[in-house]
Amino acid sequence: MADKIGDNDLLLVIDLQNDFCPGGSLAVPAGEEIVPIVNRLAGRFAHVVLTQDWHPAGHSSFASANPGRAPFDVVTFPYGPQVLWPDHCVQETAGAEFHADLAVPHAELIIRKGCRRAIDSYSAFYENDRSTPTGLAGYLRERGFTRLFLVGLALDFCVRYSAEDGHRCGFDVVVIEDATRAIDLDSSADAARRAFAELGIPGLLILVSLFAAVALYGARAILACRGRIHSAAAAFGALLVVIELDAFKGFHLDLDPTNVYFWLFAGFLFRLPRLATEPARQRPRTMFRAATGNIRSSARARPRA
Ligand code: VGL
Ligand code: ZN
Repeated sequence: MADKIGDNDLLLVIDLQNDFCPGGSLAVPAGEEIVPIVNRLAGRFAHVVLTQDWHPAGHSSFASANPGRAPFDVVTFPYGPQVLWPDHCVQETAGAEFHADLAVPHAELIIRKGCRRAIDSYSAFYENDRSTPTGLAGYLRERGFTRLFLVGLALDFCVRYSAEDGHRCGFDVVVIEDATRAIDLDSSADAARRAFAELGIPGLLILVSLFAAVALYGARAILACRGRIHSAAAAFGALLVVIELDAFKGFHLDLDPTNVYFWLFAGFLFRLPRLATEPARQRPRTMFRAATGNIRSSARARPRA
């Protein structure tokens, strides 16, 4: 899991379209926030595929096509339960276009789904009848991709079912959770995370990992220049920062060994006793010197106090 992104890896960007962003007809809260994250991630991948929800006008999944029904009602279709949605991503409308800031010129394929009037399609692989394929699995296999990183909208519908189907089709699937946002109907976001956990699909939190790393190194700088009581306070503070970030925008602290920041935490806790008991002579007196201490002390070879 820690391997570098390579030629067998693919970034699958799910439905990053105007109608799923604020101002759109089926806006996912804060959906547009992931656009710059997805752009940066895409730069790391040689291979990117986009999906596009692409419904004919009057699609059967629209509440407007089901007299007497309202958006978000759940009804029974021949293939099972179906949520009814506001009209969205109608072919050739502005709402169906990709977000204007999405910049992935090297995407090699756009897969359109939900094109059949009678069947909705959340997954990038199979329509909601679970048997009509989009052809994506065949494309990915023929191209030799083995590991798929999923981002996009919405975590609890199209990302979730794409991840599950990708896993069932035999691909290694990773969901980069902080490059997704959820609609969250009746705790569907939690249900998605549970489904990922059951299938062993890692939900990476790249930004949280980054923040945790910053908190860790900040704490190290403080720990290196104060006494033990201060050290304990700083460590506690760093922990609070991470827990706070965890609550921030729905990031969740899932202390699971498949999560990068589990290992960051483990490393932090492992180092804590040593940091707290480091002898005073190794501690620069100020935060500034803590940050630059290594360079200075190696340059001047300061005598031990
Ligand atoms: C989606 C509901 C209806 C999605 C698409 O992209 O998550 N959700 N159509
Ligand atoms: Zn749709």
